Amino acid sequence: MMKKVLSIAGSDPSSGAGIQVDLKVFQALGAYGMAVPAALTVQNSRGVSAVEPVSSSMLSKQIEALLSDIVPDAIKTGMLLTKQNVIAVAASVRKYKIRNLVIDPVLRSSSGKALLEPAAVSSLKKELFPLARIVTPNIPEAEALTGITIKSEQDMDRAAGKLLDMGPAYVLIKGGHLKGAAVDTLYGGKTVLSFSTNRQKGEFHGTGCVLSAAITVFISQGLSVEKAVEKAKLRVDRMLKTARPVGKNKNSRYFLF
Ligand code: PXL
Repeated sequence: MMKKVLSIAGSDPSSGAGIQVDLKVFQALGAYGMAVPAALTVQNSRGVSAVEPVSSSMLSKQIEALLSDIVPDAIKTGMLLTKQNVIAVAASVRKYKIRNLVIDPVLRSSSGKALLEPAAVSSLKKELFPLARIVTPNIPEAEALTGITIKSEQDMDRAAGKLLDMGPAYVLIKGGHLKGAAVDTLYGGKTVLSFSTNRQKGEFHGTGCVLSAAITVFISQGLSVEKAVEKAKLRVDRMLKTARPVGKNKNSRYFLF
């Protein structure tokens, strides 16, 4: 049977990020995808101009309706926007004893809009992180979540230690925002694993969503976190090569699949 995976995240109507791209990734990788919106964004290739949460009661009811009926093999979370939504997701994950939880700790859009309210950050760390198999911050997210400024590999190691102390089994810090080679580093296993890839020039829309969605599918298939991250990285690096602008912002490349 095809594996079933669920994304709980924000809506990006331009469909390069959020629940829309998650569903495309799930489909492309052969999983049965489901999606619960936790927030809406007004967005195009030029950026996010407004956000609004789905109420935590509607969010809970959507998740409850699914989990009481169709048991997913893995769940990923992305943009949750409010503290109430973070708490609602954590409650459902606990109630249904979801083991394969991938948390993409989305804090801001590339254009700078807050996709998680500042008041929700401590709940994300305290309520949701302990339930995760893997958390996948980029450098600015790892900095904001730990208070550590990351300029070197040693800074990254320290930040990862602090994030692991919050309870997830693994942390993948995505080094794309650092100078030099683009190296993503996976902490939490027996050894620290670094995945380096040739840096692709320019801006891409939804890279974090695509990577965490791919990791979610591979974890749903029963692969180890190490193997799931390795396979997802290879896949996303290939997809970056064919990314193109789809709107009027010629600097923002979207994944085409
Ligand atoms: O890539 C972060 C992200 C996640 N989810 C949604 C978004 C964005 C970026 O804009 O809109 C819904």
